[in-house]
Amino acid sequence: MEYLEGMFRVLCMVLGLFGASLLNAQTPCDWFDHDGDGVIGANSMLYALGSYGVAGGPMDVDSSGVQDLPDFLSFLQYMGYSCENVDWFDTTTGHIIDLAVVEYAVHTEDLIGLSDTLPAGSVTYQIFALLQNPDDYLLAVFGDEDRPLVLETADAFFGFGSNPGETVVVSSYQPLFNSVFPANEFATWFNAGVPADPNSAATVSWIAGQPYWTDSLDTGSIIMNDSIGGAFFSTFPIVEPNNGALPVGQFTVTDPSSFSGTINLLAKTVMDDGTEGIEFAEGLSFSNTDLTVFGCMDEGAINFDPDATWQLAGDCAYAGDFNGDGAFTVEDLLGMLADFGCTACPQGDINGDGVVNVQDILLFLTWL
Ligand SMILES: [Ca+2]
Ligand SMILES: [Ca+2]
Ligand SMILES: [Ca+2]
Ligand SMILES: [Ca+2]
Repeated sequence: MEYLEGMFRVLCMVLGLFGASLLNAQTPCDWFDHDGDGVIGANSMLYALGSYGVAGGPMDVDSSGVQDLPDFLSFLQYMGYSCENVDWFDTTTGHIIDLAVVEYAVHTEDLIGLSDTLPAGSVTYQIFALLQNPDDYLLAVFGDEDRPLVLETADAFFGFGSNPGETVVVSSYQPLFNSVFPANEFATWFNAGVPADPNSAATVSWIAGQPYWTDSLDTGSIIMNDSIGGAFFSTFPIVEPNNGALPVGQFTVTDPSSFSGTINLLAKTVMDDGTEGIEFAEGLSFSNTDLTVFGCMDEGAINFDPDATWQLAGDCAYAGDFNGDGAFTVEDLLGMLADFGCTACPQGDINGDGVVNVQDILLFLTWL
């Protein structure tokens, strides 16, 4: 009997190990390279989007029975990857520091828009994700019933939607209209890490389980809290070092007496050993009662800003360091010479006597 029990235990262990190794054998490409050509490419993205919200969908990585937000967020991490040596990314912590709400523009007069007039008294806010490493970047801003995305304001979000002159994501923003319709520049949109640069090749898209997640009955709320979930996400993000803040979205509210909410983020991060990782930040809350002012907080800099509450890379400028690299080189000397004789050039005025002259050049030469 004891012998049988022992055999049984061994058998269970073997089966357990076998099961575990089966699970581990499922690589990202087993799930996401649906056509088996060794690349998770644009056609895989179309496939993932086409199966979104489908019960029994082919990319139900978390085995919830439906292809939903958690599966899509898994997919997004591997978009554009070749299948050689790709394994599940490890998770970092502390790379996503917080959200920052910046007051971008206060509107003191009505502005004409393509479809609506932006009323005086409105305020445009921009929300940023504060990141720890300059090589971290944002993949998605998301929400579902477990992790609701909620943005609420007292009256309405201006210019958010799918009608002419409205935007949902920054990639729909058309700066060409700004000269004729000045309100166009202040539409509400999600950046999901991609700046509002018309020359950028990076795009922002969105996906949602329920087609009317922008509740047309309530212009004062943007909510993603259904069981399928939804996301604003960057496809083929342009990865270049950032200054510590990446744009989450721009929100113009017609009544700034309240603007607050909760946001969830997915970032691609750099692990301590230099390899790639990911990080989720869920339930990050924000409010326009707690504003951030970006600027130089170093009193020793020539552009010290006493109002600044958060300092980003490159925010401070120092006398003599013209290219802002923190060192004094021949390149900076060229800047000194170009400012020679100038009476309003603090960057070249090293001794602070109001003019860039021979004394400043001599001082500078001692630093080379
Ligand atoms: Ca493929
Ligand atoms: Ca699922
Ligand atoms: Ca320099
Ligand atoms: Ca001087």
